Amino acid sequence: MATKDLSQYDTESVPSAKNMRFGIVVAEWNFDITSALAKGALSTLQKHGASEENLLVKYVPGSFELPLGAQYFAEMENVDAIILLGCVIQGETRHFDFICEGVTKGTVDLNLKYNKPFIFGVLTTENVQQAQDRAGGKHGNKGDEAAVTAIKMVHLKQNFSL
Ligand code: DLZ
Repeated sequence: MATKDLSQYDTESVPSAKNMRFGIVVAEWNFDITSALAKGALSTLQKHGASEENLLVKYVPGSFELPLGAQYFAEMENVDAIILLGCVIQGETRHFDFICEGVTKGTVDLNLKYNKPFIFGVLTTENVQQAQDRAGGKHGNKGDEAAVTAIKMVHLKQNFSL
């Protein structure tokens, strides 16, 4: 995957998502940013063959709630991977650190608990500009990157179980 432009990747290296089913959890905090991440993720999944009926989207209040929203997907829907989309912007207090720690640790734990890809599509930035730059701006869209990662991880798992 690209490190400078989140939307730049080798298209040929991405497997078909035709028969894959995805859950996408979107945080409502900084919604102008997270809705742009969701738009990127959805269009990238469709670009690689996922059908609209296999793309399930749910919303949670903030990034801190993303892991639980993702766990609901794992327990209540038949999905191959879950993408967590959020945007945490540094404020004046340590809240930023606690939210980032919670969502990061929560996501890692879910991957291992369910043996399923839970993709970390959370922007953690110092300011709004940095977030906009990574939500369809000059550094691409982290939603695109998260979608490609999800497809690749589902494919990887499918190859193991062949
Ligand atoms: C409270 C809070 C703050 C200050 N900042 C953000 C943020 O930048 N991004 C985000 O996604 N959520 C934020 N939240 C909300 C928390 O994620 C969470 O929803 C609340 O602490 C309630 O659990």
